[in-house]
Amino acid sequence: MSDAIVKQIEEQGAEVRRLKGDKASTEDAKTEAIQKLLALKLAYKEATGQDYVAPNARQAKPKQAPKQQAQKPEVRKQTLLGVGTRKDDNYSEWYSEVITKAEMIEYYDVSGCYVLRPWSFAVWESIQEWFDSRIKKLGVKNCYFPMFVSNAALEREKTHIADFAPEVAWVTRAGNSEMAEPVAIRPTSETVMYPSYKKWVQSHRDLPIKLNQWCNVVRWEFKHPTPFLRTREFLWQEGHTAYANAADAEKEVFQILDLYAGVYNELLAIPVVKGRKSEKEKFAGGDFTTTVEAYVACNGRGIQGATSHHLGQNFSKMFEISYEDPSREGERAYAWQNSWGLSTRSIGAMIMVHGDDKGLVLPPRVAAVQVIVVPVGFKTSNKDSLFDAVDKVTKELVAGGVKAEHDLRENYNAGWKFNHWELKGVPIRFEVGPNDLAKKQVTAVIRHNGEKQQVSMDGIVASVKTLLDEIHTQMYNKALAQRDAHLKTTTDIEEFKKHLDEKCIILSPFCGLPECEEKIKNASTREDGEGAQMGAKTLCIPLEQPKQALPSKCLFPSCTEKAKAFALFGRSY
Ligand code: 86X
Repeated sequence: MSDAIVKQIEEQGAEVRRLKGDKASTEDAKTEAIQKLLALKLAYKEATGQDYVAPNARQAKPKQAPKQQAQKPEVRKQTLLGVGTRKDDNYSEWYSEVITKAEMIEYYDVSGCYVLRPWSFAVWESIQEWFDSRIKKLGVKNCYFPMFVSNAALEREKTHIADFAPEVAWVTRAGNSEMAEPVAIRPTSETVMYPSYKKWVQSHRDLPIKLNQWCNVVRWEFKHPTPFLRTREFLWQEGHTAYANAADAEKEVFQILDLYAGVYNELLAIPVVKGRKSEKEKFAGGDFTTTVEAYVACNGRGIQGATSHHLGQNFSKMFEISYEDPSREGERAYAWQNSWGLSTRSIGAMIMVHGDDKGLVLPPRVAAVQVIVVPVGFKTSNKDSLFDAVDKVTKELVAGGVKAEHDLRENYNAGWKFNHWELKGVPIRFEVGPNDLAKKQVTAVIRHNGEKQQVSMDGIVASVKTLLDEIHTQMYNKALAQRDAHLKTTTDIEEFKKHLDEKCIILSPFCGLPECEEKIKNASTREDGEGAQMGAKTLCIPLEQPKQALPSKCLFPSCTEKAKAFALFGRSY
């Protein structure tokens, strides 16, 4: 994989040099070529965890990394247990190690596709349960549409298909025979669902329609894939609703956005900023896009958590989802539509935000196992009574609704088990030894901060539930403090660039124009060999604006438009 990227980098590098030497080439063409080169270098970094260094620069400049690595005890990497790479040293290698060693992901022989093992799928099930029960309270019903799209249906959405066409995967053959009419695999289901919506809407009494499906989608991207964060097939929910009037539809956009914020805050313990996408970043098929944006400290990038779109009447006009307008005889009224989606990318954000040098750190509300109970010192004392106590406390926790398990394996020692369950990110470890038994207590060790405390066997279910909630809040607050330490406000483009290079996200006054956003992106692109960096884009225009007064000038120095709002900028996924 990285060999292929190297080849592309070299070709693109030659193209950049050619354009730079060509007096006839425009600034735009040069910038575009440089952006492309940077994207490739970034893909290289993601794949290898290292900056791309041109062959002729390699001997000249000895890299720092090996020096650092030499200080690290290499033995750790050799042992099967534990993460051999520190998150701060190389987050991309750290990530790969964590997701495989914690048994979240199994690699697969189709590029960009991964096995979701029970340990990660359980997180998805917790998200499903939480979100599903809440959309049902809003009157949304689940359904299932086919995964295949006919060419005819796909082409109904003429306006954006051109942008997305390169990513659409097609089934062109059955067995050995070419199909007369190849079918596409859904990249999203607007074109799959809306022909049915047209049939179902005859009168205003057929509205609203509020449907959701939990399914897979396929987008055959060529950027370097990353488990959860960028995969060719992923799981998501997609909600598609249609209303008779705009106000009802618009209200729902924000109700769903609040639920998305809830998934991040209440389940994944990740703070998010709710906002609108800029003109440049919104879904072009809709009227406006809202989003929840999270922050990943280890690489300073923003990450879009989920989106809720108001589609206006764009799709209803394309797909003729309409009824005879009761107020204007003979005229058709078109439905007002929304669509909204949250995917398994959220699990990637969770791993990136909370994971540490010991491995995964699971927020308690999505952990498949919340408490792991481990007997200690059973080689030297009465094993049976110890094992009985472990079993009893585990059963009591399970009966009380806590996801608890014990680890009674005798072929592993306690130290091995501690490492194992820490790597897997279980929020609480209960150690039960002869001493604890005598005092009718257990020793609890908290995964995210390593703290130890004694917990009495009396009322243990209630104590654990309180503890799990405390852990959730502490994890959230830690992530919030980390985010806020990297959230800057500036009106000055030079300061903006400095903050960006210090892994910050930045609030700045912005005029909202796509051309200006493009200029800010270009101005903040770095191509100085040392760590090529993509430019910043707007993550969103926060719904809740900073308290301070909005300056009248837009961030970009030569922009003559008035600032419309503070926008949140950052490098992003
Ligand atoms: C945009 C819009 C929307 C429902 C969501 O964001 C949430 C759930 N859909 C999705 N989008 C595309 O329309 C699209 C279309 C094709 Cl053909 C494609 F290959 C990729 C796409 N990616 C995003």
